[in-house]
Amino acid sequence: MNHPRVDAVAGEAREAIERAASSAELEAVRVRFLGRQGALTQLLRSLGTLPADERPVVGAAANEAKRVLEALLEARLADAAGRERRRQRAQSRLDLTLPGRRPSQGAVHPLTRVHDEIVSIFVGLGFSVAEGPEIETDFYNFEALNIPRDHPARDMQDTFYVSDATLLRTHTSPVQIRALRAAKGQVPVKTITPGRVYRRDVADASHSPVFHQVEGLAVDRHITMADLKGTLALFAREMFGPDSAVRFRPSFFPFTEPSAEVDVRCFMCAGAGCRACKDGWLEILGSGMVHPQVLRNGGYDPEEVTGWAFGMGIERIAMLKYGVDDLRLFFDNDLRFLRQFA
Ligand code: 2NL
Repeated sequence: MNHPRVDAVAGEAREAIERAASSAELEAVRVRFLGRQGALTQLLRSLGTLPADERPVVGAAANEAKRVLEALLEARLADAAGRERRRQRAQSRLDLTLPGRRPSQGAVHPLTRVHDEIVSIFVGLGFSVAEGPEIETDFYNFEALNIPRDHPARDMQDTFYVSDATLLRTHTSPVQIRALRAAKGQVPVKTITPGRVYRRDVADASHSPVFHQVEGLAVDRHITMADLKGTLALFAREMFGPDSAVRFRPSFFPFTEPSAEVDVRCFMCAGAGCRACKDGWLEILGSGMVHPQVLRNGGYDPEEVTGWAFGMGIERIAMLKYGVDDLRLFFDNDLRFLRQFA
């Protein structure tokens, strides 16, 4: 069915569609003729103003024209969109045949590796792992450990104080005291306490205001320094190789009596003496028999039980094991350093 007014608008629309060169232009044509204010839409809307006998003819013609134009627009739009996609793909110079970028391989941080290794050795010996707060009370960090009131470690110069009676723990020993008190006099107690500790030091090759420690503690009815030495000898063999041996040197800590510093035979020169060790031995940790007063502070009777303890710096062990000569390398996170542990 045809009608001159409809044919005029439809012809104009058809021409505009043919001329449109892009999807944007096609959309503009759609709005111009079929949009809410579009010419054909207006025509359909004005049917009511026509004489009654013309309405059905014009109405049918206009609706037919609308369907045809919509179909035409849709087809041309699909063509244009396809053309545009192809042009964009050609211009973007994206080479889909290139191999992908290989994601860089991460590595476990050397301190984490040494930490995990130490923990797993002692867990294998039946120790359980305990953690505790990094902000501690003066009581747990110093008093309970028999560290005298006038000891230099308690000085503001050496310890980060949060308030008069609270501080950043300077070792993980307070966690051991907490573990003892939690065990309520039961034996045996065998715990290790790994964790971050703080001391007021300026960073250099061998000092850092934050570093990491693992402490071990064993309390039982009658354990001896021989058990301590056997345990540490086994630890040294696991950590530094099957030919490792340990040596005890007398020392002093307020929380152990007697106390010993422990060396491992140098694994670089097999004890002959070299630049790394000088006399064939490398110091790895401090240890001793738990002081009777410290046992009492932990809720144990020193007449009934004995105990030994040790403490080691994770950084120190990692430096020895991997031949690192500057502590700061562990904290700088320079990828050239870290990638060597991949
Ligand atoms: C070192 C020395 C040490 C301990 C830590 C300890 C804990 C309790 C009781 C007695 Cl609850 N002792 N810990 C004992 C001896 C030495 O650390 O040079 N660490 C880096």
